[in-house]
Parts: sequence; C-alpha cells; structure tokens
Amino acid sequence: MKYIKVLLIIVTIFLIVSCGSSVPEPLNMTLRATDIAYDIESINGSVGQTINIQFINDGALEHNFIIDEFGIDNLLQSGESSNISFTLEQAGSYEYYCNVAGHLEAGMKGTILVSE
Ligand SMILES: [Cu+2]
Repeated sequence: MKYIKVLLIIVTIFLIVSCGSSVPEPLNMTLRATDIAYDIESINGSVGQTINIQFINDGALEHNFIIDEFGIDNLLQSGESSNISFTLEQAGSYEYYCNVAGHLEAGMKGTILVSE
C-alpha cells in the first residue's frame, strides 16, 4: 500500500514537470469593441501559444480588429461577433487597431506582448 502511494506521488510529479515543458495552453478570451475603444488594451502571450478571441462589436458604429503582422483584418457591424484564432510565432510587441476613419487616432488600439 505504501509502495503504491509513493508510486502515485512520483507519477504526479512527473506529469506536472512534463506539462511545464510542453506547448502553452491556448488563451481563450473575449474582446469587446465599443464607441470608440476596445475593452482590453493589452494581451500577454508566449511563443507557441494560440490565442482564441471572441471579438464582439458592442458599439453602434462598425469596428475592425486588425493585426498587420498576422494578416488579421476583421470588420464587424454593430452587434456582430466573430471568432479569431492565431498562433504567436515570434517574441515581440504587436499592435492591434481599428482602421475605421478616425478610430485609431482616437486611441482604438492595443498591444499584444509575446514573450519567449
Ligand atoms: Cu472602431
């Protein structure tokens, strides 16, 4: 009986250690656009991580979600939502923004920080 307990502890430790070195868990999040801002202005991730964003336009105007480096360009009308997925390949800082006239200038942007 004692032997089984020790074995279970060893197996548990092994599982924890092996999980730590694998691909990071996906980040599932909701991002809302209002008039004229995003509700989240900074997203932190790590290399290899997949980001799944449910993008919702809660505003009365149309709003976009663009990340130039990832080729993402997702224009939504008022009340629409869509799911956006991408994987972080390289460390760095990436800007997301809305290109509807005047919105970026009004501060409708945010940053994705990707660490190693
Ligand atoms: Cu906008």
